[in-house]
Amino acid sequence: MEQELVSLQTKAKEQLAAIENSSQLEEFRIQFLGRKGQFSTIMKNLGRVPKEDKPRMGQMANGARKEIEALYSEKQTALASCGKSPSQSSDAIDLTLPGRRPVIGKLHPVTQIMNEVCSIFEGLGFAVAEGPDVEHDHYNFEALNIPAHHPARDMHDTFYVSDSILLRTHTSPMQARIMETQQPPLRVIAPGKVYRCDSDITHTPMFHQVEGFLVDKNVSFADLKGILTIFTQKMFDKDLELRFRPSFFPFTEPSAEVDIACVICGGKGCRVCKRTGWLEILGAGMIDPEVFKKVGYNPEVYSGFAFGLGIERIAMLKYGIDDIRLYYENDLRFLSQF
Ligand code: 2NM
Repeated sequence: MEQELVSLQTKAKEQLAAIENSSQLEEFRIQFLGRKGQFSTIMKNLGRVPKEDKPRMGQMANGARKEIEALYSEKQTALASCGKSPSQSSDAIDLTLPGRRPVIGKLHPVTQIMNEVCSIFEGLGFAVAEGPDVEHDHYNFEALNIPAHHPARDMHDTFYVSDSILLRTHTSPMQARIMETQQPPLRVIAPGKVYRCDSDITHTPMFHQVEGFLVDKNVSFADLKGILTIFTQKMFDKDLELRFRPSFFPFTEPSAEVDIACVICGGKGCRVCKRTGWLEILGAGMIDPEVFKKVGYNPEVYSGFAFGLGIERIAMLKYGIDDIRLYYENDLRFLSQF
């Protein structure tokens, strides 16, 4: 009996040392420590031992079983934590699998173009000023020479919060605020969100604008042309031809809409430029003397130019996108291309 116990203990230790995965370990448990295992059998056989030897043999058998149980649970912990190779153990970490790439976020294309436009104008000496999206009627319209009953105030275009508070329809209210509080010379751009009650493939109710202005003595239309030429060259990375078409804005006189030679077909005529060879990219003009009078500048002393451009429109032209709504559907397959 004593011999049997010693050899069982040795055999158990040897087998346990050779175990490499949890299913082998479970087999071991059943074979040695289970209800019908070899240690249980030995315990049952204690009945056959002479009476005077029983206590000593009992103690020995218990001690041997305890030792094997301790080694068993040590092995169990070892297998669970360090993990053998996956072919050997199903619950181990497979170190041979390829790693998972972290998803790297990027800026929204509209934000990218916004940053690009701002840094081009900053390079030309313009300061950047941001203001409130919720504006007073005075700064959005009155100070910019847009009188009551002007079509731009139409309920169809403007989101009103109350009689005199609204969501700005352009970022030029910021420029009225600046001219009211600072004296020329001034060179400032105002980037930000603007809101108009309009929605189709080229309009969203919220979009982004950058408006800029420059006021000093002896500023002329030639200065405006120079600044805008440099801007379009840098923005579209080529020496593009510009075309100024006469237009009307309440806050500028004279006013112009500015086209660039189509970046898709180079001016030959295509679907994007509707066969005209030209793409409208911004509005501009010489600031109206009426605007200067409202902010307290002397129009006999100062002159200036201003311009406004839509960021989504530039992003559509730059990337040849024909539906503005794609920018706002948050489909990562679309957005991650930029
Ligand atoms: C445009 C077109 C023409 C403009 C005018 C001013 C201000 F406040 F200085 F008078 N800011 N922006 C302006 C002029 C905006 O957007 C198409």
